[in-house]
Amino acid sequence: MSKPITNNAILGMGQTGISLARFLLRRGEQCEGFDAHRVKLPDDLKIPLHIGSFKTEKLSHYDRVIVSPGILWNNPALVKLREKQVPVCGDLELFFENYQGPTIAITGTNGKTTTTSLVELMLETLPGGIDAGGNIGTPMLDLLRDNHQPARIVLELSSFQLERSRGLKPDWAVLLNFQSDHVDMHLTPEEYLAAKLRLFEKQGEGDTAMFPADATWDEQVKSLSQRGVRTLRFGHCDENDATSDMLSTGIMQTSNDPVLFWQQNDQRQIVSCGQIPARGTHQHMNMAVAAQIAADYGVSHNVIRETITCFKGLKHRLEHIGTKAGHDWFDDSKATNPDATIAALNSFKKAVWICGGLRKDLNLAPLASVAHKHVSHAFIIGKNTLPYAKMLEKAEVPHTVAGNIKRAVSMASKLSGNDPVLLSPAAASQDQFKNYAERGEAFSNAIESLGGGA
Ligand code: UMA
Repeated sequence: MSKPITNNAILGMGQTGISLARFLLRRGEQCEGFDAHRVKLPDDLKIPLHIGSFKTEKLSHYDRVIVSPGILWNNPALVKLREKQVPVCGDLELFFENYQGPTIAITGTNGKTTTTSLVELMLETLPGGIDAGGNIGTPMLDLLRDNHQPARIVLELSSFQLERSRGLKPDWAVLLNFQSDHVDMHLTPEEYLAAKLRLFEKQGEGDTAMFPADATWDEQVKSLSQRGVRTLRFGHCDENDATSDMLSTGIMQTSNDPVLFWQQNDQRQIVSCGQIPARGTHQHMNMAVAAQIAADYGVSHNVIRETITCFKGLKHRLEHIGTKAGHDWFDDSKATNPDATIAALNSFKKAVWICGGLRKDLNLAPLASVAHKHVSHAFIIGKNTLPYAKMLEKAEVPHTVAGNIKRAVSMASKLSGNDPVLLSPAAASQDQFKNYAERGEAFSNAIESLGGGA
């Protein structure tokens, strides 16, 4: 029998670490916090705090080491601890040890937060409602406060949360998309894929797994079906396309408008995409996935339809800021990789595009043909503008190096014509901002400070 865990080391005392400490103390376990930086704990949280780099020798004295998602799983101290068979995990592991109710889990490179929010909106109409947590912002163990056992939970899961947990077994799990060139700084492409697929590893009879329709996932789907997992696919199709039958949900091109569809009560439910206020096929696809989840959990099709036709999208995700200086302005600051930006550009006939920032190692080449088709002029921001300028040159798109967002907005406002202006950087923000939200706010403030009315 394994030894009972009484003394835990918590690595990283941000949101996850604080939530973990409170959870463990409530259960009567001891814990100590570790952080590389001089952090301040909330006044009511009285635990020993160790500041500095993580040392295997010191950490190996604890029964269990629980690691925040932002800390490299391949940190040398953590690798050594695992070699020494010290239990090392993340908060997701503790979540599944302590919650046995219905759990919906959502992962993917893009669209996780929007899909999770939509599921929450739709399922909160059910008796007992739903609680949402994980990468979306509320640490998942906070959902189990005061021995509360929620009626059902939806979790947004990042690959960092997935890679450090073994025991997860969601009832309903979806992989929205997977872009291997968006390998986060922590992970190799192989580790990134393995982390995402961990979501389905323990699923069995009675559980549901949903994957995109493309053939990449066929083997995975086959092996899950063989284990008794109900497998569903989603994607784009044409009304006359025979393969549309294999899709439970998605976007269908008809002779008129495209429609969003899902399966409910043995019928195909549809909403015309023209009725959906949120912009962009990628957002409509997130809605389709959420609709299928809601239908499976018994939400009425009227509620699903109403949510889809009222939801305007989340902040910094193709958000319409307003009309100023003769242009409509759109904030898509959350688009930190080329795939997210391609989806945004495709939702405009022509747009003025503000791009650039911290590129990491992203491959910008796929942006060129989309930019060629949809961009009338581009303004580049960020500390290293060269890779974006090279891509735009190749795409034969007129462009100007603006350097910062204020200048980009001012220059864009003076362009003739009335093409909408889209901030969709295809880059992280940390070269000039704290995060994507701060970049989006700076964009709105710059628009606000432009002279002239709407
Ligand atoms: N720290 C170290 N050593 C390190 C790195 C960090 O000691 O090498 C310390 C920092 O000093 C800090 C603490 O760890 O005190 C921060 O921990 P963390 O980075 O894991 O952040 P949390 O505050 O715990 O927030 C995390 C998620 N952050 C990350 O995955 C980076 C939040 O996702 C999530 O909402 C929260 O848990 C609750 O579940 C944010 C995010 O940016 C939104 N996620 C990434 C994304 O969406 O792209 C994956």
